Amino acid sequence: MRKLGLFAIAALFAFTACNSSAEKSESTTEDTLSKAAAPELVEKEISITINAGDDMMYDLTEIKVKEGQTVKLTLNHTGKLPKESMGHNWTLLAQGTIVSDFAAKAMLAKDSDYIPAGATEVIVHTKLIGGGQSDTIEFSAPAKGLYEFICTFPGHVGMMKGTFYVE
Ligand SMILES: [Cu+2]
Repeated sequence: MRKLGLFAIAALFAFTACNSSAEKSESTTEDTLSKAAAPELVEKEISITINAGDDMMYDLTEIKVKEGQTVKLTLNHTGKLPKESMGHNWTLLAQGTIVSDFAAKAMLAKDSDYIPAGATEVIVHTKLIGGGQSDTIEFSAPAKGLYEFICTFPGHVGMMKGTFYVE
């Protein structure tokens, strides 16, 4: 009788243990599922619109994207002034670029719309545009990290700059 009682207790333990491990494995499966599903929630493409007018300001100073995303970025010049006097571009700079040094160099590159030919500091850039114009570029988000973007038109970098986060 005593043996049977122990057996019953042991069986109960076994059942409880089994049951709780089943619950555990279930929740683990759920965790795995939600983790597995997460990458699909990251859109493959992200569209960003940034506006800048005759006030020499971007309407966005922070842009966040995810690593590997295709970034479709549109720059709109919402002003009226021509590109010769109030040109804007959106230029994404490589990490480690000393922005003021690069801007000083870019200022001199008038013939190539203020993007020095073959500049290794530039990851990607839009065209230089004037009032009423737009330009759209498409590129792959670079490696995770923090980048800076600027307008390379002479004198604009002080007002026209922002941070591009790749998460
Ligand atoms: Cu500008």
